[in-house]
Amino acid sequence: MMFKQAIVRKPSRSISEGLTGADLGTPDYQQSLLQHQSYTNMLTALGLTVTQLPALDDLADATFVEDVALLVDDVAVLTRPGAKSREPEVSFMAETIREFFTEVHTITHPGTLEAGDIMRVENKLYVGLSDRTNEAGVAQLASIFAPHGVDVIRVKMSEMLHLKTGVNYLSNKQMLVCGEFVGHPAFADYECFEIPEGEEYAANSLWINGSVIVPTGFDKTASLIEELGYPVVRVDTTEFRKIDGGLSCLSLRF
Ligand code: CIR
Repeated sequence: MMFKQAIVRKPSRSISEGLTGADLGTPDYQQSLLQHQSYTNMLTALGLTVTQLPALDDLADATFVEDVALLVDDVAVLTRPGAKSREPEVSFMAETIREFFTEVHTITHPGTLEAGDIMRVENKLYVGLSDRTNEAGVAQLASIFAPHGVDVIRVKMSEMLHLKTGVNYLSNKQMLVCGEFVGHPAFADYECFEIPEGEEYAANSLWINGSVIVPTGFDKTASLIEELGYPVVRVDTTEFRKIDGGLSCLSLRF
């Protein structure tokens, strides 16, 4: 699988009010803009054409575009975030998605789904049943993808914010795992590499066309990934981490 495009959205002026369970302080707006630009530049350097959407200054978490849409080949799904404050982000993303996709589905009440809970592995979608994603949302997703031969596999979870907070697919049947996903039966058929202790945030490293973006400052994880043969590049995400955002959350890739 190769990605050609990405969609990102500039951080909001209100980013310091983003939802968070982390105890790392509040993000600095100016710094978040710089880090976001570096992230965007890295996607470009890795060969993607990046559409950079304008900030939605009143929606603190809107830079985490991954959560509001799922793009799988020719099919797009607009999600319905479980976090109430994030619901309005969807309609803003809808316009952009319709420019690129003709088949666009939506998740509707009573379903909730945030695509940070969805990890694609070839023609499978692993979906975490988290506080943000419920069974009704996953059932809708499964019926959307059934005609496309894409399987939806539920993953029980209880600790992390999103599925991809703790597990991310690289390629060649290799995954990065930490916390509640270490030894999780859903991933028994894969080669799972446990993130070194203290570096759990780097479980959300991002495979892009053979290379892997690792957050700056997580050198043990970077070495582990390099030893597997993937070229590693680094992007600083300290400001996004303060509101539970990682590398994958910051873009939609297709
Ligand atoms: C939230 O709690 O919704 C945001 N502060 C962070 C979202 C991170 N998104 C992701 O992991 N896909």
